[in-house]
Amino acid sequence: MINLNKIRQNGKFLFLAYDQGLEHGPRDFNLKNYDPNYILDIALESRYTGVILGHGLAEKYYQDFYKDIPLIIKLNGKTSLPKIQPISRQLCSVERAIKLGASAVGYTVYDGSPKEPEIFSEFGKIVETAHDYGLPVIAWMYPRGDDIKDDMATDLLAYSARIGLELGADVIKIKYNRDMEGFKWVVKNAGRAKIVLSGGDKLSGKEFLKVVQEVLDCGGSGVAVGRNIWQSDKPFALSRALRRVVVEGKKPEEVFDLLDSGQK
Ligand code: FBP
Repeated sequence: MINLNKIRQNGKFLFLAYDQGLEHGPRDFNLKNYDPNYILDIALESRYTGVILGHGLAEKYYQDFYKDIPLIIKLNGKTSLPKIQPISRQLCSVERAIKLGASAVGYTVYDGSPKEPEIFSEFGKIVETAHDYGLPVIAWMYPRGDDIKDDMATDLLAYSARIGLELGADVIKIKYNRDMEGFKWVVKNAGRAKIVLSGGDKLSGKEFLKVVQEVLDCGGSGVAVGRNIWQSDKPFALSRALRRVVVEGKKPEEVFDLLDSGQK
């Protein structure tokens, strides 16, 4: 069994995702959060249990003083520019990720895509190599493509979670549709793989913490979120509150006051 303890605390995962510069481009950014150093400072201060970067950013920004934050290298990626069938090819090897200091690797699987056979095969090789090195693998399980009518349907999310388990993922990053009863079934289908919330568009701080709590109540093991944090006016304060909920087991209402604390 792969040891996940390097990337979790109290059994919970608190990941800050920052691969959006490639996936979405600068439309997600403002004059603060375009800077990878700003994101790494947030991750460091609130002791995220992992920061998710592509190899390009990791090489230039993951300096020694950030090394307390475990690094998760996102091995594949794509832009939103071409209108092609969903596929995101591997851009960095597992070995290169290890040289860059990775404690885990990540990969987006578009189940349901016409390109599914290629995606599964590429992901399978990554799981094999990463596990040979003892490295956990995090799968972004995103059903996508013309055959997918509703990518947030509970049955489909459960199927995606199961595919992640079947393909060897240790942690499954998946979107949440606010159907709590249904999401418990999603978590069950992930078996011994752990489910973490994939963020989505920015909500208010309070609403976001409530969503996080719902996922935890369904049996989820944490979060892997980006825009909800670093698009916030006070990402440091929100991160402190988020840590209390995810890692320390506080209820959102107990930490709402933290959202207004501090300047940033
Ligand atoms: P957010 O928390 O900002 O939604 O990020 C989660 C994430 O999975 C990123 O890791 C990735 O860049 C992005 O969403 C992909 O989003 P999509 O393919 O849905 O546009």
